[in-house]
Amino acid sequence: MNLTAFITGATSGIGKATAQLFAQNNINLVLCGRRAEKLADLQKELSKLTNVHTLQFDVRNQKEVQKAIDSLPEDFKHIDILINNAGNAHGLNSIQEGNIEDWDAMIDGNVKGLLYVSKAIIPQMVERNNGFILNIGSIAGKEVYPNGNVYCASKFAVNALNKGMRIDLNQHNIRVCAIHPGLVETEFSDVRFKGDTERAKTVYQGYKALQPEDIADIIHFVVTRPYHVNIEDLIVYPTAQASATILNKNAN
Ligand code: NDP
Ligand code: 8X3
Repeated sequence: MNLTAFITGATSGIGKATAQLFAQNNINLVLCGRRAEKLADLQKELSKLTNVHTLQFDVRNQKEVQKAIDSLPEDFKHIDILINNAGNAHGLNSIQEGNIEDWDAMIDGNVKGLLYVSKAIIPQMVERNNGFILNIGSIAGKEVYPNGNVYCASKFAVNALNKGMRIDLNQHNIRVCAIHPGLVETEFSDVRFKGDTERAKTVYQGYKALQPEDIADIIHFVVTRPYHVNIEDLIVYPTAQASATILNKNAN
């Protein structure tokens, strides 16, 4: 029987590339995001390769999350792999100049949203003594950088939750893993800089950033190891990056 993966934040970037790679490998897909049009395009594209169901919801809304997951048709209810990927940074300000709405968006989306989705899916994994939860953290969850404050805090929380899940779900034979990327060229900076695409572009100029396909490739590798193997925590940088703050833009 083919595996089924539930991917949050599938409409763009890392989540979308993961959905595309999983589809090529005959993994059934439940794809989630807020942008209905993007979900419809993905469904059209990937249904040629595998079974696809889409769910439109905002991870920050617990009721919407539960309702969407409860609505899954019988063929998609059995989730083998949960990829907790939805998330974004909003703003890049000092703590004293931070914007409350941005803080709420990051804490509610990156932390509480991940919890709401996990809460709705973990019980079936516990019941079966089988399942894989892969959390997308960030180098921002390992190191704090200037003006990263609340985004970093949200990703430190993901790092802690990843560890907590692994400890608590150990007795249920569930694999839990986090991947912590450095700079990946996605819509991430467009969102962080609120649609200032010129500023967003500069984040990825002067070096070769990671591409979403690089992360998808690693995710696929991690989830396809034999069941007794759990790659529990993985940091991945572009070669030009050495830490959250050290980036060589003059390598070539
Ligand atoms: P993108 O902006 O390209 O993708 C973000 C995805 O998350 C979109 O599909 C978006 O869908 C979804 N999303 C965001 N907020 C919500 C919400 N409230 N409810 C539902 N879905 C939501 O960025 P990335 O692909 O780069 O980001 C994916 C993950 O990777 C994030 O957790 C990010 O923090 C992490 N990451 C990114 C890095 C980078 O440099 N790009 C590095 C390290 C980690 P929609 O708008 O349709 O809802
Ligand atoms: C995204 C990478 O360095 O912009 O999590 O925080 S960074």
